[in-house]
Order: sequence, then C-alpha cells, then structure tokens
Amino acid sequence: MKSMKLTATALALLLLVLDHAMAQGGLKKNLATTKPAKPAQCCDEVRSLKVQVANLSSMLEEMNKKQESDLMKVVRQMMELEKHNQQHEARVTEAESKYSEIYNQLEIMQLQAAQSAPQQSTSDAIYDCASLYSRSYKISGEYKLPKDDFLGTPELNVYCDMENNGGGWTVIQRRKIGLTSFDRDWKQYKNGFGTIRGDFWLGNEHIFRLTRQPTVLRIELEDWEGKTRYAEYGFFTVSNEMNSYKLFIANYSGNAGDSLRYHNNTNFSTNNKDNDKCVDNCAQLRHGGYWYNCCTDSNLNGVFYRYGSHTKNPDGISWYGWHGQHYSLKRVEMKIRPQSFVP
Ligand SMILES: [Ca+2]
Repeated sequence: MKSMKLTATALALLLLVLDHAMAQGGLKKNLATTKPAKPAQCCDEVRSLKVQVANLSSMLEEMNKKQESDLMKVVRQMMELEKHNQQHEARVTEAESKYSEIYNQLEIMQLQAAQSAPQQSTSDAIYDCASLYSRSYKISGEYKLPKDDFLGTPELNVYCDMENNGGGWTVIQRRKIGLTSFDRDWKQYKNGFGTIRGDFWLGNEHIFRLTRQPTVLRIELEDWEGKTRYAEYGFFTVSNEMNSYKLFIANYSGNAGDSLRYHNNTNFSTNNKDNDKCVDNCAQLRHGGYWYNCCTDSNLNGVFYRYGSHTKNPDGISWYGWHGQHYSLKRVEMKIRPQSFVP
C-alpha cells in the first residue's frame, strides 16, 4: 500500500514536470517566432529537467522492482500458507480415518457382545435336567422342559434322575414294565413314544438336540437276579435326521463291557428304514429301532421277555458284554448329562 502510494505520488510529480517542460517548449517555440532566443539559459533548464526526469524514472523503476519483489513475497507467503493448509487437511483426514477405524472396532466389539449375550442367557435357560438341577431341582421325577426359541426346541416332558451318580441326568430310554412295544417305525422313533414314568424312547430328534453340547451317556442294566451293571461313555452325540441320527460314542468306562462300540458310527434303523451295514434287515430281525451294524452287540430296544423266556431269543433286550446274545435284561435305563455338569 505504501509503495503504491509512493508510485502514485511519483507519477503525479513526473506528469507535473513533463507538463512544465512542454509548456516551456511551447514558450520556446513561441519565443523563437517572435524574438531571438537565449539558447544558454533555455538549454540549461531543459538539461536540468531531463536530469530530473531521468532521476524520477530510475526512482520509479526502482519502486516497480520493489513492488514486484513485494508481490513475489506475498505470492510465496500465500503458497506457503496453502502448503500449511494442505498439511493440516492431510492431518485431519488421517485423524478422521483413525477415528473411523476405532469406531469400526468398537462396533465389532459391540456386535460380538450382542451375539454372546443370548449364549450367556442359554446357560441360564432350562433345556435339560442338568440345568434344572443347577436351579436346585434335586428330586427325581417328571419335569416339563420349556420351549426354547433360541435352541429351536419344543416343550418337552422328561424324566430327571436327580439322585443317582450326582444327578442332573435326562433319561432318554427306559425298559422296566414291558407292556410297550419298541418295534416301531421311523416317525415314532423320531418323535418318541411310551410313558415318561414307564417304558419310553424320548425321540431321536430330542436326543439330537440334547447332545449338541458335549454329552455323557450312562447305561444302567439290571438282570433277572437283581444284579446291576453299567456302561458309561464320556462322549455321546447323535447327528440330525438328514444324517440318519448317526451315533458317535467314545471314552467307555464301566463294568458291563463296551457293547455299544460295535454300533459306533452307524445310522439309526427302524422296521421301515434299513440304514444298517448288513444285507439283512436288522431292525426287522431284532424287532426294534437302534443303531444297527450287522447286526448287534447290544439291542437295548429289543423285545421285552419275561422271567422264564428271557434266555431263549436273539431279539431280546441284550448286552453281549454281560449276559450275551440270548439273555434279555429285566431293566434298562439310558440317561445323558452335559460333560460340563458339576454335581
Ligand atoms: Ca440292511
């Protein structure tokens, strides 16, 4: 601003000087026409004016130069500011991306927390006798398990053994009265049949759902002399219907012998569905529904034979490891409990 003002003043001064010089020149011309001139005085004046003009011109030039350099300085400062601005913007962008990254992580954590929430609630949910036991239901008997939308299980009547071997057992099969036929079809074995306080099969669909968590199977046997034996499997699970409720067992312990091992990795068969590993139809030959191989080393869903007739037939309730193929047991109970259960 100051240099601009200076330039304007200098220009005004220069114009004034030039005007004066022109006027002088015009006067000189006029004088030349009228009377003889005084060349020495005139030339001196012109010369001094010329010097002044030259001085002013150089001043002006200098000012221009200075102005130009000032302008360059301003431009450089502006460029510098622009650079700073860009750097600042880059930092803001970086900060923003970091923020969004953190926000995303937070969102993932919240999602995981939300997903784990129903899992936590299922540990409180009642879906077997073990969860009832942990809620202080410690008397053996019939219980109604509520429908569970999360597990997709319907309401179900079960018998809970809350007293033997630590309790918390869900009974999945029982033979003791002998009036209920176990020679049933696929659908009946799928959904279960019999009476929960007497002889029954809980149902393959229910057994499949109950054994989706690591499960223990305990089989208790009684013969006609009133002696008892047991077989326990630390691992027991049954696959879904699409996989024919295939049996998986492991980790045997007990005193009855391991007569279920022969049936490991076999599909469930019924009198109307031959899924066994035999040319024969084992379910029809043994008159039950079971994980038949070719055909049996045990037949816990076989025919109930009363005292006197229990040692004659190969289709009875047999456990080869104890009484062999031709002995039909008096009482059987199959029960399950989660591996994680603490009495
Ligand atoms: Ca067959």
